[in-house]
Amino acid sequence: MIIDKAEIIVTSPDRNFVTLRITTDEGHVGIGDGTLNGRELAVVAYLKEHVAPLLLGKDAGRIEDIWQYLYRGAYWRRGPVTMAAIAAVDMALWDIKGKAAGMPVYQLLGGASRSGLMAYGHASGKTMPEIFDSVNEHLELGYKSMRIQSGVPGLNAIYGIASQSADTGDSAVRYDHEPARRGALPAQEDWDTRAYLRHIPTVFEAVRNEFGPELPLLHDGHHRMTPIQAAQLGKSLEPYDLFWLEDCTPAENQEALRLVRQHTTTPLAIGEIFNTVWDYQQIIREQLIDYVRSAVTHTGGISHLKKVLDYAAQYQIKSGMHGPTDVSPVGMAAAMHLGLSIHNFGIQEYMQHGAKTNAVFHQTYTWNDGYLHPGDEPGLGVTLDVDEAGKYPYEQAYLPFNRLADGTVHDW
Ligand code: EZ4
Ligand code: CO
Repeated sequence: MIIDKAEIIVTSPDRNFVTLRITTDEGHVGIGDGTLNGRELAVVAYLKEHVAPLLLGKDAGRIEDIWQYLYRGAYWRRGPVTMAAIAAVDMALWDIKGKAAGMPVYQLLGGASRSGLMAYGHASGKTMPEIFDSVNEHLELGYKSMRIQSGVPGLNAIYGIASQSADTGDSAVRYDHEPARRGALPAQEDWDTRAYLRHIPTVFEAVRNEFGPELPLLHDGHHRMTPIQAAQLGKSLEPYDLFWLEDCTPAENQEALRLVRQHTTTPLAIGEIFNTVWDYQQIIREQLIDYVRSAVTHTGGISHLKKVLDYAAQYQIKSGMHGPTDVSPVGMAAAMHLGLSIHNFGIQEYMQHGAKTNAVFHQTYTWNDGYLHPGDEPGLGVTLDVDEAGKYPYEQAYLPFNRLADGTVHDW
């Protein structure tokens, strides 16, 4: 199984995706996701110029050795670009190993620890009636748990609120709050943490009153709060029994979470922008979080995220893998194989991709009655239709950013 081709395919069906396709001399083909939203071409260059040439002639079966060679051999370690590129290689090699063995990847990881993966969706709205409509729509789509993001009075555009309802039935429209086509410059949004802290508890009170105590509810603070503000919010949300509060502080300062923990029993989820086990070292060891948010795509692939989650398991911390539409169907499939096999699975985020994306990436994973399953095709179970991908060339697109009322740039 000698690698004789490593190609990078960029396509933008509903948004940009970066895919690495590895071919062996025996004709096995594996694909991996290296999409880094808003900085896609940095990973493309890293893969094309610095990784693909190193892969040629290597034994595709030596996944761990190739991982260590790319990580340690670069000298410059960690970081989102490097770890997304290594993730793409790692996923493609697991895909090949599964195909060569005639087994789905989850079997190679130890087999299924459960029959399906509970997944949460994204309900959102500017106002309470819009939020209720969105929750109902997600219940109809089969979701058994969901994240709630709300508009804040006085703020025009903020994170996580879809700007159109999904009347067309296409998920690309439902989840257009971080779309692929924003033009050449990032959109500016507003922020005011005090207004947010006053408003959010009233939203969760209303949702609990309307939908009852059972529905697991999640919320994403998107790195906006200081530790004491996060403590305040966690405390004020305790009556509404959240499944988790996500990214309450910008957690590259890991010890900030100690203060939050001292004040609230609301479970915490962190890590969608983390890349390695080192970003989690203190918050796992001190049990400062409850869920690990990393995506396979942004954390060095299946091999590395499994190590992070095995470490987390020693502290009763579970997985809550990131699954926005900017993780491609290949990255989503990798998450599902890992989530099905590990013991400490918690929940999987699942924003469904749009019709164009689904026509480019043919999937065998399934969504039934609130549960995902990676399917039983050998490998990851996703194939890339290169002709279809070729119809959608790369388009420059940025994530939005935030300014406070006085013009200060704030965490987005
Ligand atoms: O903003 O994936 O929990 N989900 C999130 C996402 C992220 C995007 C960034 O590319 O916070 O919506
Ligand atoms: Co998030």
